[in-house]
Amino acid sequence: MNSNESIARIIAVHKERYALRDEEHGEYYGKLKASHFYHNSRFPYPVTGDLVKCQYVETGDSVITETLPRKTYIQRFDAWSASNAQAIAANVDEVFILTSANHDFNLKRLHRYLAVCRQGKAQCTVVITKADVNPFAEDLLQVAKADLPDTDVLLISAMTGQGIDEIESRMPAGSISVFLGSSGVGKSTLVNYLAGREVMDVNGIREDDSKGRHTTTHRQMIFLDNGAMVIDVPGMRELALLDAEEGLQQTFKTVADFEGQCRFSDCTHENEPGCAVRAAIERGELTEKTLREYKSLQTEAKRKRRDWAIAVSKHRKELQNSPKRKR
Ligand SMILES: Nc1nc2c(ncn2[C@@H]2O[C@H](COP(=O)(O)OP(=O)(O)OP(=O)(O)O)[C@@H](O)[C@H]2O)c(=O)[nH]1
Ligand SMILES: [Mg+2]
Ligand SMILES: [Zn+2]
Repeated sequence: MNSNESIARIIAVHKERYALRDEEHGEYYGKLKASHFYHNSRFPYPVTGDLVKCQYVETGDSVITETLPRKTYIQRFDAWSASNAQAIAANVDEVFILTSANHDFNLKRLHRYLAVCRQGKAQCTVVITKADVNPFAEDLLQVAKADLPDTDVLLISAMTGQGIDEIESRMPAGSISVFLGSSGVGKSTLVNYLAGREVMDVNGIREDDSKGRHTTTHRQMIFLDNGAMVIDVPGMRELALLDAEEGLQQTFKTVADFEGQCRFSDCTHENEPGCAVRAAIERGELTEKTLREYKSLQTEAKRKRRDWAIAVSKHRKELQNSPKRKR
């Protein structure tokens, strides 16, 4: 490595500029080295959580030369992006999927989040927030636990402190966590609680989270005193699946296990002979509703993956044909 070359963590992405941090230099800004990223696409564009190689520049933007291989990578389908994919975070050890103990609570939405995050190889915990606003919050916890037997579900309140030590115990020094969930569920409030100070803006006057106003506007990594890192993410209105088939199989494990026992590998579980899924429904071990949800999400994932592949190849061609940018 050159004397000014360092390995840095991407702590935020602002359009074409990246906020970085490393032990030696603290926090600084960088831009991508065009010849390494734009034309031959040797390296994926960095996202929050990535480790990158970087030539440190004291007096201006440093130069990012390489994205290092990722441990985990969470992305969703995004029709607005040229490649149809939007990165949520990289190298995340633990995803906390937040939902509040009010009308935001929705099992179907949780299934989506779990499928997307598990596809990206991250460990997931579901967190029901704002326990203090709902006297029946404990019932929601039981509903979620029954629905998600393979997932840890916590009930917390940033108002009373309930359950927060459980969250902290899942965020050891050196680990990276991310908080995901709809706008207003209390992601930034929880970050502030853990940090013990106001690192993120929260919407202090909003009483109900149905308004869809987004307080957090970009992904930001925060460093906690114990050495853990957490990424706060703007609330997401919808989480479209992208290449999520494996994540779905893990999330709908019961269906997937029976599916593996069907006589035909391309069984649609409608009326084929030897269908283990239908047999399980008849025995009452699986509901028709769960099967429908699983099938519809699998169809969505397949369709989006196809759209994504088309968009990526179109985008590559456009890049190859575009005049070289000097940087
Ligand atoms: N009663 C109660 N209110 C909470 C709790 N946690 C957060 N809130 C309130 O919920 C509102 C939204 O909180 P935020 O932390 O801004 O939510 P967010 O998930 O970061 O929202 P976006 O940044 O828009 O995605 C604020 O008014 C908080 O004070 C809680 O545990 N109990
Ligand atoms: Mg926020
Ligand atoms: Zn079948």
